[in-house]
Amino acid sequence: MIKLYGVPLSPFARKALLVLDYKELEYENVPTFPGDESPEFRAISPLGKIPVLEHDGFTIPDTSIICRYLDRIAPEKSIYPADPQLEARAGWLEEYADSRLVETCAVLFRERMLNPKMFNRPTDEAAVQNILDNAMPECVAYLESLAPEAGYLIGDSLSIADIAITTCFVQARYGDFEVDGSVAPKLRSYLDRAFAAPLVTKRLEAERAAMPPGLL
Ligand SMILES: N[C@@H](CCC(=O)N[C@@H](CS)C(=O)NCC(=O)O)C(=O)O
Repeated sequence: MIKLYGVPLSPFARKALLVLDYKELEYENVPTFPGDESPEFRAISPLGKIPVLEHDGFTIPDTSIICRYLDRIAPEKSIYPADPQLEARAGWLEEYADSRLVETCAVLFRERMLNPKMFNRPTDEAAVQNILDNAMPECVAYLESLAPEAGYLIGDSLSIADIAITTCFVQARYGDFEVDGSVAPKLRSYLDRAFAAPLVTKRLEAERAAMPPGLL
């Protein structure tokens, strides 16, 4: 039995959920909020972060580790390229997504969605503008330089790089940000393809169903 502790709106939980969906594994998503202080959760998440995976009583935190573990127990449709250099490049893009890109997208998500729509707090417009003027254009330019005309980011099948980058841009979309196709045409069309893929559309439907009505 597989359980994923986390809320599907988290970019990291979504990354693991997309891998579970892609591999067609049966699982239960146990709603758990970031920073959950319960002793039960802290026992399986020493940093208090979501998500955490449980598999037949074995638990492990951190999506990069979780996704590698899932690939080992369900190696069909591997999300890690066999070629060492392609695997390294996919791993790098996962790391880039999990650090610089997610931090950038998270500000838009927090300020334009979470704060006004969930917490009844005003948007910090200066923080949003700073992201739109600085961090986001840098991320977009970097990813435009790597985006393929067709197909996937790395190699010829879906990899952890596609999943990690896409989950960040879902976050950015919730923060009312779309990549401008006149600035970054390859990245925009790559993301349009990624968002239209059944894997992603089904996940976003599940996300909507798990959230209070009207939020998404
Ligand atoms: N490196 C971790 C990062 C997970 C992470 O930062 N999760 C956020 C939610 S999106 C969290 O739980 N934050 C709570 C905290 O930092 O206390 C992973 O890949 O799973």
